Amino acid sequence: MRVARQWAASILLAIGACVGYGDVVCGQADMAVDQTPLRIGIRKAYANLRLRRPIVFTTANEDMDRIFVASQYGVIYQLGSDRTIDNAPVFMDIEERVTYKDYENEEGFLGLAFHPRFRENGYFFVYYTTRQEPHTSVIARFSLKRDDPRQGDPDSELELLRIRQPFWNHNGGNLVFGPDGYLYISLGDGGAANDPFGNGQNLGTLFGSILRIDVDRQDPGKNYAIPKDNPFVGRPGACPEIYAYGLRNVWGLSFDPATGALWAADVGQDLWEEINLITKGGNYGWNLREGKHRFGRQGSEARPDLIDPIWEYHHSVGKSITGGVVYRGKRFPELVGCYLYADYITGKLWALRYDYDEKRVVANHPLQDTGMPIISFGVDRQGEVYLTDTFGFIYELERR
Ligand SMILES: [Ca+2]
Ligand SMILES: [Ca+2]
Repeated sequence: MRVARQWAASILLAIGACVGYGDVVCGQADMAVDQTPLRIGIRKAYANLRLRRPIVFTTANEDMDRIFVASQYGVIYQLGSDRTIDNAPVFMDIEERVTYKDYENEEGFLGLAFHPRFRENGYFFVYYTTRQEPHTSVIARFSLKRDDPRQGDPDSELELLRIRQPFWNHNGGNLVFGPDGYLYISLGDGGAANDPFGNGQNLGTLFGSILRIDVDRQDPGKNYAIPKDNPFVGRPGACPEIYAYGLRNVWGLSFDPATGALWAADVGQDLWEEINLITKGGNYGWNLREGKHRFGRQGSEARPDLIDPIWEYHHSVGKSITGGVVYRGKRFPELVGCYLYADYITGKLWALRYDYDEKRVVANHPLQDTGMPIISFGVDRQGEVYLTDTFGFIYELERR
């Protein structure tokens, strides 16, 4: 969904790229990286359930044991423990205010995150493209129905941010709460190709960045507050919401619950897909660099102030990264501490291990070649990992 092409056409292009780069199997020259395949793949978690573009899989801090799955069309479903269901109860339906079109398939309902104190306040946050104006992203808070805590209330919307996008693609759209209780939001560079307005390197626009906002307080004129220690607070001309920048289109933003590290996959344009560890105030290079490489004639060689990804892969391997999560579950001890990610175009799946002391990737294990157009990863309350695809299925991991 993050490349401006139809699925079938992308496969053909991917095959073409493979022919041209047949001898390049990986972007990394470091032979110390363990690339032993692991016999782990995916299977349908709900064999009879098919949803329209399930794009978020998440849970809430609450007493009920349920999983929330959001459709890109604007419906949030709630799933219980019954794996045999063939349809899912609706938690909240705002489809009539969400724009989604297959020919502009990076818009729609893209993000959902439950407040860390959802148990007390019933708040949850969504990111969607509104039907009210063209190419316009809305980040809003909703609450539960007063008379029914099993239902979100469509009439409870409180808008936090409204962002007019120059183009339909590269909207980012991930919402996650950090261990600090702040809401983190991924925003793409605005779209088109090459970042034509230079948004990635411009701190004066929200595009091309990860935002951090405080949803528990309100600054004058806003329905949220700026955390006082945000890195660009007080810098003239800079948007104080920005936490990190120089990003093209982060798809897959997640905190490792064990270390607190913030992981972000950034979708590449011409040649390289990347995985980044996000630090406060960091500049991740776009559009001066793509992966660990100079991008374009105006681009830059490596520079201390442009943070390269910890991992990249070439378009001969895959063409659109779907970022995942650090595995902290129980069923697969060999994956504990590994960052799971996939490629949307080729369906490849990997487990990457990073050594925080040595500050380098020590393993990138190929898992199953799923062949599926994986669009997102999620975690259940036990820490087990799920994937979703554009065919409408939810997958879990299995040994093969
Ligand atoms: Ca856009
Ligand atoms: Ca980068």
